[in-house]
Amino acid sequence: MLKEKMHAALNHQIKIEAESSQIYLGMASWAETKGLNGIADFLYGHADEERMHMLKLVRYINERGGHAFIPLLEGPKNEYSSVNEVFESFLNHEIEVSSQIDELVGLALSERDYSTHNFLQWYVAEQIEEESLARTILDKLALIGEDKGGFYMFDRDLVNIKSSLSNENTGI
Ligand code: OFO
Repeated sequence: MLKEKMHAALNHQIKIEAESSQIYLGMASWAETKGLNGIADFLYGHADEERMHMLKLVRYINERGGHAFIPLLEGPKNEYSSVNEVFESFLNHEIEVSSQIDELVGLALSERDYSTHNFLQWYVAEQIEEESLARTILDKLALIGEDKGGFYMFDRDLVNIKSSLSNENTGI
C-alpha cells in the first residue's frame, strides 16, 4: 500500500509525464508544418514514449492500492523559431524531469518505500538516456551549422538516432 505522501507525489509525476507528451506533440506538429518530416516523426515517437511513461505510473499506483488520477493539462507551446530552439527546450525539459525523478527517489527512500524506489530506477536510467540523446542531437546541430545538405541528412536520419542509442524496455 502506498503511503499518502508517495501516492500524491507519484500522481504529480503522472501530470509531468503527460505534459511531456503534449510538449513533444506540439513540437512534432510544428516540425511537420515546416516540412521537417524526419524531425516530426522522431518527436511524434517521443510523445508516444512519454505517454507510456505516464501509463506505467498509472498502472503502478493502481497496482499498489492507490488511485491514479488522470490530470487536466494546459496546452503546450505550438510555435518555435528554429529546430535549435526545439531541441534546446527538449534538453531543458528533460533536465527538469530528471530532477523531479530524483525528488521522487529521495522521497521513496525517506518513506522507506523500497518497492517504489525499485520501480523508479527504470525512470532514473531512462532520464540518463534522454538527456544524453538531447545533447547528442544538439551537438549534431552545432556541427551542421548553416550547411543545408547536412541539415537535410540530419532530418532524414533522426529517427535512427534514437534506436541506435536506446534499448527501450518499457516493462508495461
Ligand atoms: Fe522524457 O522522460 Fe519521461 O520520464
